[in-house]
Amino acid sequence: MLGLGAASVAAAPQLQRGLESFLGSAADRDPTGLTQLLPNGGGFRYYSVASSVPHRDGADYRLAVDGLVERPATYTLAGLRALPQTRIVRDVQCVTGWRVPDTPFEGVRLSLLLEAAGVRPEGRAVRFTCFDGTYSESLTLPQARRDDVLVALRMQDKPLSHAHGGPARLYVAPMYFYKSAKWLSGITVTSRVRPGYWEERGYDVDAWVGRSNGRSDTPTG
Ligand SMILES: Nc1nc2c(c(=O)[nH]1)N[C@H]1C(S)=C(S)[C@@H](COP(=O)(O)O)O[C@H]1N2
Ligand SMILES: [Mo]
Repeated sequence: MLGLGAASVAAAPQLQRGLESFLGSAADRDPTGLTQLLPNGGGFRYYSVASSVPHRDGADYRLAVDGLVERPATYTLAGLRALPQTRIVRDVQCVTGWRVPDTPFEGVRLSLLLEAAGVRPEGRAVRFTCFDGTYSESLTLPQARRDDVLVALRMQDKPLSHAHGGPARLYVAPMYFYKSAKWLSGITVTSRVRPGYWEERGYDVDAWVGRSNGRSDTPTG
């Protein structure tokens, strides 16, 4: 049912251990697998490394942009919605094997927020933090400036639900979905890459679909 493709990760024992404890906790939250049959499931699995995550909306959501920047900023949801929006349609690909074809994401290009903040010359990477209090992610500065990397406010042409990381998540289209940190609350420019939650547990930091984590999924879109 989980379709793990254990063989594909057998060469990476550390990764496999991470996946096992990870899937163990996911299974605890969904012992019957029923959520996958719900109409809005659409092939997605719900993943959270935190056991509960607060709800935030237009009233209390904030996104901080700080670190090695000239102009630190804090955005409200309305502030993010007022910026130019970009829509991207690609396949979502999780490193454990499941894929959701042709999934629209829409939001603000990360490059635009970095440009507005003014990255200082020492800035080389970006660290992402989340209001679940646990998850984190990272990108190099060139990766973060790609035009297919968004702070997404919408998915499948609807506002991002809480389960999918709403009101705002990172969306890194060319990489495995673990890079797309849900419940995004902080964007910090750093002097070097600080590996994120799953990367400290064995996943590749450079998570290009089809070219990392020992997988060979066909990138599409
Ligand atoms: N904050 C947070 N972001 C996260 C995760 C998580 O556990 N916490 N899991 C990652 C992984 S491994 C995947 S596959 C996707 C799952 O997104 P979904 O729950 O919207 O399907 O979110 C990624 N972002
Ligand atoms: Mo994942």
